Amino acid sequence: MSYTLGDIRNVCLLGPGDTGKTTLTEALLLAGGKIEACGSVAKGDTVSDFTKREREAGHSLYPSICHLDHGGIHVNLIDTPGYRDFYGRTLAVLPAVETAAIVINAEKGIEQDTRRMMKAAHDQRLCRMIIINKIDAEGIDLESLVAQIRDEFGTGCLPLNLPSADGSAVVDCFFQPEGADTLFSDVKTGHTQIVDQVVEIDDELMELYLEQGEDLQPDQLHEPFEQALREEHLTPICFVSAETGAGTNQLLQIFERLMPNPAEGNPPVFLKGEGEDPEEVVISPDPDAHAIGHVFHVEIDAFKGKLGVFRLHQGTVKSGGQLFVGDARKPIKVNQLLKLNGGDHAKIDVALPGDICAIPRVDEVHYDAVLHDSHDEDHFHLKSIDLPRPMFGLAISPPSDNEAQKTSDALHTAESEDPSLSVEHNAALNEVVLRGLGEMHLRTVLEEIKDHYDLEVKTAPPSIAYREVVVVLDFLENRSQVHLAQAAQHDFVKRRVVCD
Ligand SMILES: Nc1nc2c(ncn2[C@@H]2O[C@H](COP(=O)(O)OP(=O)(O)OP(=O)(O)O)[C@@H](O)[C@H]2O)c(=O)[nH]1
Ligand SMILES: [Mg+2]
Repeated sequence: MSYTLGDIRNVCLLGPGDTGKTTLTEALLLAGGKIEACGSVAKGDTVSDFTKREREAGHSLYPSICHLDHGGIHVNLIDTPGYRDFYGRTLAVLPAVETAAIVINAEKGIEQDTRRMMKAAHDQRLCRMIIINKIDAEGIDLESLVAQIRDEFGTGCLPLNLPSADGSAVVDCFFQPEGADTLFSDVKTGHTQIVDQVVEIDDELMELYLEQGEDLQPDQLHEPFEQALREEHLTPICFVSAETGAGTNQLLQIFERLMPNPAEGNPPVFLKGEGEDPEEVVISPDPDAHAIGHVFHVEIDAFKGKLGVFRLHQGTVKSGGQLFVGDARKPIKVNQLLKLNGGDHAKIDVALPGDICAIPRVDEVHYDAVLHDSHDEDHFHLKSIDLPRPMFGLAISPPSDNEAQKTSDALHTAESEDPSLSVEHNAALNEVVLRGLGEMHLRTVLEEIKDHYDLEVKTAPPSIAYREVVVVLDFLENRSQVHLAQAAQHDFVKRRVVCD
């Protein structure tokens, strides 16, 4: 399908592990006609968990970029891992989308990581929506979950649809002011609540609606609806069962008619220059302007090598063209442009501003690289996002002396591809320490190194460096210090051992 900027919707699914993001991606791809049958996480045949490691693990380890065309729109849907060890990879996708859909498991309700994801999306100024999944589960109380969501995240969180009376389907509240019986509340109340919330953003509409009692149609509400999303005045809540497919068609309709296109969201902030005071630059999804893309994810493909997955924020990129990576003087050739759907790749000729694509076989590409087609944008970079710091470390040594260089190359390549991985060399101990977000994170990275380089590195707990520093302190002068020192049976402190 050919599409224009206004048809693109970039949505990422965020949320704790097991909320059903991968299963929901599958259900949406089915509802959008991209696949003919749903795979399952248990069977290891979903589109988005396509790597051997994910299929073995039974959960997502990497962000997965999928897409579908539905009702005239092109949805780039990014499934992200929910486990904390992979939060760096998950948060790295935020600058690529306008909409963060935070998925809540109806059985578990709001979890600690739901809050973390709501905050991360807020910090990135994304339009947020909440998807309550697993509405088919037994013994759940959806009415009180909605009350808790509104209590915790504000009264601007309002359902756009409601579960049907028997819980097996989902009933729209926004597009139709009246509809079938619902499990709690009713369509009319749901409709009024949403319209009331949206018109608050626009004085003229408010007057039409409240003082003249005019019925407002969804199309009249489009602009204020987008503004309400951008300003976090409204956070829509939607219900689905990824397992049964209930609510997935309604969700696609919501993406189509209500969620922002690339010109309607809050754009990410780009900065020009380094140091203390870089200048903020305004970029726009103008197809004729210089091209500016941001690499938010790097994949290694057995046949296509390194794939730099990027969001094009401005300008147009053509297959066969040239791009600069960061402030490199020499351009790289765009031999191919790809659209990804999990592990499937389709070639395209042109990437439009706002779209998400990948370029294969480019060694220079790394996470956070800015791709551009003019030296005017040499020193542009994306304002840093708040990523978790890699704290968990393992000392790494090569399997044999003659594989030392290969090990070093593999570690540094892994570091350039993963936003929350660092390689440190402790010269005093002559030790290389790989740091990540947890044991599972580092294990996954080492397995990737084994797969890609046929290299089984040795690991050990990092050594602790002790340093003894003599610190001569002044004699204690005032009475309270003397008193304190006497209590500790010292009249002055001679030395202190500092360990780091
Ligand atoms: N009953 C029910 N189970 C579901 C539903 N959606 C997903 N599941 C199950 O929940 C489990 C987790 O689903 P996933 O799709 O892997 O969850 P995830 O959010 O992608 O998990 P991570 O990749 O770890 O972040 C699987 O066993 C799914 O079959 C649903 O709507 N109803
Ligand atoms: Mg998953």
